[in-house]
Amino acid sequence: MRFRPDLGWSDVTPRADFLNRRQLIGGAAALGGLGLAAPLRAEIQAAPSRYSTDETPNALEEISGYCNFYEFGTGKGDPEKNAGQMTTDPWSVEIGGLVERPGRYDLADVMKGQPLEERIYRLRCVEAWSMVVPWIGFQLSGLLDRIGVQPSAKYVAFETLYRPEEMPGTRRPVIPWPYVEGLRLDEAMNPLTILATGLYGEALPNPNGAPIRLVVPWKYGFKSIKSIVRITLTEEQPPATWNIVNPREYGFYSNVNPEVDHPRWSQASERRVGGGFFAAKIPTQKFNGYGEYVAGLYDGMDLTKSF
Ligand SMILES: Nc1nc2c(c(=O)[nH]1)N[C@H]1C(S)=C(S)[C@@H](COP(=O)(O)O)O[C@H]1N2
Ligand SMILES: [Mo]
Repeated sequence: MRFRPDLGWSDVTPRADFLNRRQLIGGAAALGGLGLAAPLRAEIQAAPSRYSTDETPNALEEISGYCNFYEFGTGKGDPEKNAGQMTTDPWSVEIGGLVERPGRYDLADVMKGQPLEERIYRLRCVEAWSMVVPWIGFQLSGLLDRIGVQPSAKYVAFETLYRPEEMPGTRRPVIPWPYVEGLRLDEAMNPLTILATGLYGEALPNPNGAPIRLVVPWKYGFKSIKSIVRITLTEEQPPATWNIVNPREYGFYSNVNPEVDHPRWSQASERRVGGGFFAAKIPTQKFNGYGEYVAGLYDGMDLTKSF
């Protein structure tokens, strides 16, 4: 499939048709790629979701070719060039801290019993570009419920794989390694928050954070941490990479907010990747357009201070 900037898939494929085809493809390809057992195959018949946008998804070439994944370099094309070196099978996630059933869970076990859905979400990078991405994944809340969250837990901490021999970008201290992120527990439990394991009905490509990454669509993209190897429930607010690097520019919350500019640029509008050089910028929406589901999480907070 070659990317044609003048043609979106919706121009050439009726939506229902497209979804059906992808559900079929997803059943075979995604799970083949992940090497998962037969009982799991039924579950990637990923249903469309009421949380999905009907905006035109970006082409796969754009989604995997224009990336931030500093472990593989700081250029937008570096992850596509270099992330193929990352071994994603076998993969396990260490789940611990304030949980009932801590342990090292292999990927199939992390996914076990979690209903996979397609979620077509806007993704708004703090750098003022955006995309629309048809993720396949499951709600983080489902996993946390299964692992059992202790009553004293207030936050969820995440950590990315750190393997310098496979991640050329980590051989220099561009940012502190490993990449870490965190959410408040109620943000983590929100139905919009997913762990993605697929894209366009197939296994997640390495540049996008294979085999499992967080997607929090109402926050700037850097909160959506890739290639997760550790999830820890904590009582204290956990460290978050960009917040450590520059707390004045990157808050812990980092909710998309056109009313709070980055110190070095406006956040009022954004460039949709693939729109072409002359495309008009589109207005950025508060909470990236997901306010009806998440604004209540921040009742009583001053979002210009807790940014
Ligand atoms: N481990 C890790 N996760 C990461 C990043 C990174 O450099 N390392 N970049 C973040 C940023 S800035 C963005 S915008 C999104 C991009 O996700 P995508 O490439 O799948 O669109 O990933 C986020 N997750
Ligand atoms: Mo980003």
